[in-house]
Amino acid sequence: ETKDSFVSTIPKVELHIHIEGTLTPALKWRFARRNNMILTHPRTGVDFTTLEEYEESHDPMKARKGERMNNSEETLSFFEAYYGGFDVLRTEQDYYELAMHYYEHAAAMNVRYCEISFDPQGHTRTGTTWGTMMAGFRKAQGEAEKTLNVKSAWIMCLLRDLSPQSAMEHYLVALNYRHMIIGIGLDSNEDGRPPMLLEQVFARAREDGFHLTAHCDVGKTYPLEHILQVAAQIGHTGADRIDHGLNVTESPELMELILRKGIGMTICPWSYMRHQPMEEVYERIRTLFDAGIKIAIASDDPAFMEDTWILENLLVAKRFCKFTNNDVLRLVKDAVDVCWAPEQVKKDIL
Ligand code: ES4
Ligand code: ZN
Repeated sequence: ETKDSFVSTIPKVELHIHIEGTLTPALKWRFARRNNMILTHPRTGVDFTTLEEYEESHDPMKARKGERMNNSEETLSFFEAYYGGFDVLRTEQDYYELAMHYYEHAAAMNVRYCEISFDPQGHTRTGTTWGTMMAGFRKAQGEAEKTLNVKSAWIMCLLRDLSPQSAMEHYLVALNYRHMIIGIGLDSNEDGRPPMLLEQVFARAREDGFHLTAHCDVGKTYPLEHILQVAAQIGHTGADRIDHGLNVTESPELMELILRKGIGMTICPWSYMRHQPMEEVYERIRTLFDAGIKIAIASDDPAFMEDTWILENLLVAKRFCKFTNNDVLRLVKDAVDVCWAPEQVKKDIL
């Protein structure tokens, strides 16, 4: 599976990656030490004394499979593990190293352009300022473009489980970073949180010229109404892209709408395999592809999914959807099509 030189060498764009989802236990351990912090288990309050111990708690899947943590109270949910990690990010240098760590992986996989999501509300609530966070990201972004040949832009994601007021407050600060931020996204826990709850911000962002995207159906199946809101309603007329949303295959009408509007879908196979039968996942990806919908294969949260990056996601999609090299080429072209880079940048990718 790793010896597929076509998939390895083809130039790529990555449109769905959470920078916080690249925070590996080893990185967290390094930042924690540097910031004189002791890492403790969020449930039990017990201090971690070794990196190995910490690694085991970090990956909820790994923990569940392991015998020691099996079904125990100590097993963290994805969101507990994910947001728990934000704490160790304190300085501009931390944000810079976090982003460089991703850019280096991206360069090694021949990613030439990426749109990287970040969750500012998760950082301001741990006491980090926008200035610290964005200075680190900015420095890494410039360096990646210059020395690694990876261009990029940022997607500011709103946490849908926080208030519309918090979303608007953060949006207004994001306006100071328009030179970096290309789009507004929506992520975090979808339980009881339809996208239209944040319509005021999406409408404003659309008027201000940002691109829009939103997560649907992560981890479980939510009402198709959420996808309809993303495709047709948020930001007045609907978003440019949908992140995930695999259960759209249950509605021919919605699929038709997405196809007709040219809405791109970012699809991250490794994110679904833990929640859904494999065959169902690949059948659905194939259905979208065969319908002509533009899908961009991406990685979501590599550090929380057994270290699977865009390359591994493309490889597993190719294998189980039985994509040919030509199909993979179409996947990459479609991803370029639905990315938000300037036309000249798009032209130079393939
Ligand atoms: C996320 Cl809903 C969701 N799924 C995966 N990763 C995430 N990061 C923030 N929200
Ligand atoms: Zn995501």
